[in-house]
Amino acid sequence: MTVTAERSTVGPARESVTMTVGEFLLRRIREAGVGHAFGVPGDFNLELLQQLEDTGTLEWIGACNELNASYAADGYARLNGLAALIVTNAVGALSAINGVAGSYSEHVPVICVCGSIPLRSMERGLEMHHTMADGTRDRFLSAYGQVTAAQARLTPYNAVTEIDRLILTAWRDKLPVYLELPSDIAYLDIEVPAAPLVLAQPPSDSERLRSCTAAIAGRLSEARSPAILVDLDADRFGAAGDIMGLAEKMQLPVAVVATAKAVIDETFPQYAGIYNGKASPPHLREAIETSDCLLSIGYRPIDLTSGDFTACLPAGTIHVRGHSVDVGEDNYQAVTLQEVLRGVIEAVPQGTNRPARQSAPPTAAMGDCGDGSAKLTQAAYWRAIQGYLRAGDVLIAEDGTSYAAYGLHLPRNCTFVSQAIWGSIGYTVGSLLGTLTAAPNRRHLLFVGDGSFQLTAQELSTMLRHDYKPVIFLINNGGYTIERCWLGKTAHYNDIATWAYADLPEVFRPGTTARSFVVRTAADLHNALSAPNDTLIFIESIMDPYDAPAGVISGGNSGADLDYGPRGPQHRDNMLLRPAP
Ligand SMILES: Cc1ncc(C[n+]2csc(CCOP(=O)(O)OP(=O)(O)O)c2C)c(N)n1
Ligand SMILES: [Mg+2]
Repeated sequence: MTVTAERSTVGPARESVTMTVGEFLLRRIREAGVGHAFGVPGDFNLELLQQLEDTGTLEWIGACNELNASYAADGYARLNGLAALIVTNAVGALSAINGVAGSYSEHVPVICVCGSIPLRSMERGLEMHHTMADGTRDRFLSAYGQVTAAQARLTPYNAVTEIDRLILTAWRDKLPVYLELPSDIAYLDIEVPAAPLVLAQPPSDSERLRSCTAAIAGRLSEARSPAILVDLDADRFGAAGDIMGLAEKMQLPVAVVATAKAVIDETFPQYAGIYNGKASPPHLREAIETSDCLLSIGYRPIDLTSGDFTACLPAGTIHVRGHSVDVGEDNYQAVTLQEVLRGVIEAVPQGTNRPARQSAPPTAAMGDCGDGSAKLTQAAYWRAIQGYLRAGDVLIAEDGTSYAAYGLHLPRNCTFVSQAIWGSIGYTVGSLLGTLTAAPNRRHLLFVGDGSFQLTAQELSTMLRHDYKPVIFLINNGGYTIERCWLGKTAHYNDIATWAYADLPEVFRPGTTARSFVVRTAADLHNALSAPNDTLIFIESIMDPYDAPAGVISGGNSGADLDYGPRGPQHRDNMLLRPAP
C-alpha cells in the first residue's frame, strides 16, 4: 500500500493510498461497521475470498447455501445495522435473491457482493459458465434491480465512487444493494481515499427542520390525547430511544405494530401494546384511532399490521418517515427522523400524567406447564415459554403457529426478529445464524415449526460448527398447521415427511455436546427448560396437527376470505381448522 499526498490549492492535503479493488471493497465494508461476511464460495468470488482470508478484514461465515446466507446476513444486519453477503455469479445470486428481496421488504440493509464473470469475457464476447450463454450480460444485474435500492458493476475506474455510493445507500436508506465484482479486477491497484468511510445521514435542511419540529410540537402540545404508533423504521433508523424519550417527557402512550414488536421496550411504562386494527385490545384501538394527535413513525399498513385493513388512523395523523414528514397539508423533505424527534422533544412541554394502559403481563413461572403428564398443548407450551424468557434475550419467530411468540410479554432489553411482511418460511433458521454471529454474548431463542425448519435445516450445522449456543424450539405437528387454518385442514398437501428432528445436532456435528430433547408432555417440556444454556439446546415438541393458538386460527380463517373471495373453497365443509366450539 503506497501513501500519496494529494495537494489541493484550497484546504489541507487529502491523502490517498494505493490498494487493490478487492481490498478496498473489504476495507470499506469493515469501516461501515461490518465484521463478518456470509456466503458460499465460487470460482468468480474466490479471489475476493482469498483477499478476505489474507487480510483478515472480515470474518468469513460460510453457509450451506446462498439462500440461508442471505437470511443470515439479514438477521445479522437487524442486530448490527448492516451486513455483507458474498455470492457467485447467477447461481449464487439467484439462490440468494429471495432473501435479499425480503431484506428490501423489511428495510434491512445488506450489501450483496456477487463475484461475477471477468470483464475480459464481457469485452471479448466469451461465453462463460453460470450464464445463459446467449450473449447477454446484464440479466442478473437487472434482476437485482428489482430487489435492491442500488446496483453497480465495478470496474477499476468506478470502484472508488461506486463502492462508497452503494454502501452509503444501503446504510442511509436501510435497504439492500447489489454490487458485481468481475473476477479479473479484484487484484488490480487503484488510488483510494486514505480516510475512513463516515456513515452519517445528510444533515437536515435547517429551515425545514425548524418548521417541521415547530409544527409537530405545536400539534402535540395542544392535543388532549396524543399518542405514538411505531413501525419497523423506528428500529432501522435507530430512533427507538428518542421515541421513548418523547413519550416519557409528554407521558403519552406508544403502541407498535407487529412488525415492530419489542422495538419499544415492553417494560417501558408508556408502552401500550400491539395495534392491529380490529384485532387490537379495545382500549388500545381507542387510544390510537381517537387520538387528536397521532404521531406515526414509518407506518406501512399491510394486512398483518392493519387488522386486515380495518385499521383507521385519525385523519390528522402526522407521518414521520426516515427522510420526510407529513403534517396536515405540509410535506417536509430534507429532514431526518432522528433530528425531527430530537427537535420535538426539546420543544414540547413536560407532560402531565397520562399513563399507558397496557394489559397486565401474565405471571407464568418457569414451571407453569399445567398438568405435567398430559399431552402437550399449544396453550401450555406458550405459557411455559413465557416463564422461560429473561432480560436481554433475542427471540426469532417463524411463520406458523410460532406466531404465538408475538403474544409473549418480553422482559427488558429483548430483541424480536421476524419476517412478518415478506414471510418466507425457513427464514428464521438462517437468520438465527446471523443474529448469533452479530451478538454472540446474548441468549438466542428460535421458535420454528417442522415445515419451516425443513427448508433451511442444514444451517444448524453451521451453528454447531461455530459452537453457538442458541435454544431451538421446534414444534413437530406433522406439517403446515397454520395453512390448515387457511385451507386444507385434512389435505395431504399440508402434511410433511416425519424427521427425527432432535437427532439432527448429532447428525450435523458428530460427537456434539448439544442437548436434544423430544417433548411430549408438559413435564417433558419443564425438564427440557431446566437445561443450562452452556451448549446448543434443541427442543422438539410433539403436538397435535389440529392444535393452534387462537390468533393463528382466526388470522388464517379471515385470511382465507381475503385471499379466495366469496366463491372460494374455504366455504365447503370442514375445509379449515376453525376455533374449537
Ligand atoms: C418460502 C415459502 N413457501 C411457502 C410459504 C407458505 N407457508 C406459510 S406458513 C407455512 C407452513 C408452516 O408450517 P410449520 O413451519 O410447520 O408451522 P406450524 O405447523 O407450526 O404452523 C407455509 C407452507 C411461505 N410463507 N414461504
Ligand atoms: Mg408444523
